[in-house]
Amino acid sequence: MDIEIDLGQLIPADLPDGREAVRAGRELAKSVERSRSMYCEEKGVGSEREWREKARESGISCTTMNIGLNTWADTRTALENIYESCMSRGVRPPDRFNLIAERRMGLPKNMRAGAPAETGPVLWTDQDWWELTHTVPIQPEAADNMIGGPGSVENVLDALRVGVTYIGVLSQYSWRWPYWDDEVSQLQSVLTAGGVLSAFRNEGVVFDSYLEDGYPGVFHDYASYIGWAMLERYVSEELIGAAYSSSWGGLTKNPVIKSAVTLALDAVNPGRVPTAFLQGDTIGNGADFDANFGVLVNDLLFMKLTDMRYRLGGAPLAVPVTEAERIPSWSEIATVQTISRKVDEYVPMVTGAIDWQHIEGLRDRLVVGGRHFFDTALSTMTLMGIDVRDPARVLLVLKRLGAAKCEELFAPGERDASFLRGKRPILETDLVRETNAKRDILLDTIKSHSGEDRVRGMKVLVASTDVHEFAKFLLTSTLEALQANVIDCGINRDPEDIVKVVAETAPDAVVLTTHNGVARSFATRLLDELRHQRLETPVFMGGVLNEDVEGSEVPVDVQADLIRLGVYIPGTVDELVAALRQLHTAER
Ligand code: B12
Repeated sequence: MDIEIDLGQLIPADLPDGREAVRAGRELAKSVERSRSMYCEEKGVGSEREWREKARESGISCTTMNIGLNTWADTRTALENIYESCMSRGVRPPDRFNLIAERRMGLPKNMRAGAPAETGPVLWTDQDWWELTHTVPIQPEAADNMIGGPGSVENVLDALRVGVTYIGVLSQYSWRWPYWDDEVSQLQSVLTAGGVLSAFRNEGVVFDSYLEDGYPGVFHDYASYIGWAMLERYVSEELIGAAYSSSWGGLTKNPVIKSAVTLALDAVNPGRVPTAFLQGDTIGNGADFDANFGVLVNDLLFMKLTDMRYRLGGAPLAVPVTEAERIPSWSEIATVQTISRKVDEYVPMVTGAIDWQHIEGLRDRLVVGGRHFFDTALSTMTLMGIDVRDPARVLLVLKRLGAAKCEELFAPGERDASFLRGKRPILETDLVRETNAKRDILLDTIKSHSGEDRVRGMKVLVASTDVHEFAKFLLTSTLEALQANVIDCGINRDPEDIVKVVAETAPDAVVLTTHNGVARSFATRLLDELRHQRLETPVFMGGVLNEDVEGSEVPVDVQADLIRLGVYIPGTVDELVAALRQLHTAER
């Protein structure tokens, strides 16, 4: 194969051996005294995995919910309310929840209080941790921001002590945390946390990964998802020694494709570790909450059909209808939980009418493609002298290559320059296809206006404050198509990073996309920094413009505050282009 990058150069000469970090984790594990959660007590099992395997064998349908309100106290009350609501309605409560903690949880404990707050709770005390597993008999997963960041070791120890047995999220090792740039120590923390998990493999402890949180979330081909899951499983099970589960599903709308990918992931899971959860569709939802109930039911039905027919033990997750706007309140979660249990009743009526042969055919193609991705990745690394038995080397090479290059180099499709990654996908991913289509419609609309060339040559800096990058892609590719001079400042940027680039490149405008519930505090800090440096560059913002405030369990809209601060909020990309044009015309 003809590869122009020397993968060896992606590894610093002094990178410590990852096996040492894993060994350190196994040592640490000796001091951990695990306890049993309320849920495991109730079910009479030692771990969630043990129950999930039993449930799978007996045909019991399990469910998951995501939860993470403003504070732990709000989240705890929400758990109590959801549990009570289920009991009073005669609905079996969810089996498990993913704690959607905020990003500060990924930092080492001593840095959390000083870091910027986003949406979601932080577990500050031992008591908070204890309550995680001992408030209601619903089993928690220590999910977002627990493993992946530089605070992974502290989190894994706390989680195991209180009786959590599925802990994630391996794919988040590719994230950058605010004000943290030491990739090597971050990676070591992840591997040591993995080492701790490996010590409890025989006791049912599992290393979970929600694939879309990492590179698969921006892959163009579902076959690459399968290959990536194989790579993560190889690192987790063979190199670290921890049982691995690949959860997935949020960025896929087509239920038939979703079933095929779910089955392909099962086919590359030889130990049949029950998948922590099958995530509900998060992209089919729009601003009309009533319409989103349609999305919910179709998605749930297919996830459950697949889960039950093939005895996957996957615990599907119902997504509240407010998904596109903000994180949900407890009653919105309880509502979709009730609907999810109702859908269970329809599974046996529908299953016989589904064309499973067609779905299995898609599955088989994905598995072949996934194996190609996996084999090519490992053989290319070996060819370039990288020790593929060292988990640190494997993970760092993949991270530094980036999602696009990983796919360009390892994906299975035939060469075809008309596709962005240079290959025709085996099965194109839904969110990429939809975003490309959105961009084409946008360009048609903009080009039909007169004076569309008025942003030509305009220097525009574009950045995302967090991991969300589809809107950034939409912004950069639209502006580039209109021949603006785009400075792509990347994702996960801190205000200071952006101001530094503004000072160096003197753009005509800064365009930010933000989603994590930090719009006001981020803008305040950015504008302060700009002022401090006597820079008067206009700032445009869009995305999810809300923020957590005391007294509200969900984030509140802060658009009026942004306008007061002097930020422009055009609403749509179309309106942004019009505003930039005006600015450019005024400047000339
Ligand atoms: C995809 C997605 C993810 C993916 C991102 C994959 C990737 N690499 O990009 C993954 C799974 C990784 C993810 C992670 C998280 N996510 Co998310 N995610 C979404 C989701 C489902 C879709 C966003 C998207 O890409 N849409 C497609 C793009 C093209 O559209 P868009 O972003 O909506 O932008 C449109 C407009 O807003 C506008 N626009 C956007 N930016 C700008 C800028 C300007 C200037 C203008 C004019 C217009 C504009 O143009 C676009 C076209 O219409 C939304 C829910 C939803 N359905 O919208 C949640 C959502 C944004 N995520 C959310 C959260 C909380 C998170 C996490 C923080 C969760 C956590 N605690 O870990 C993490 C992020 C952690 C981190 N490190 O930053 C919340 C935000 C909640 C809030 N603020 O109230 C949402 C709303 C889900 C929810 N309801 O809880 N997420």
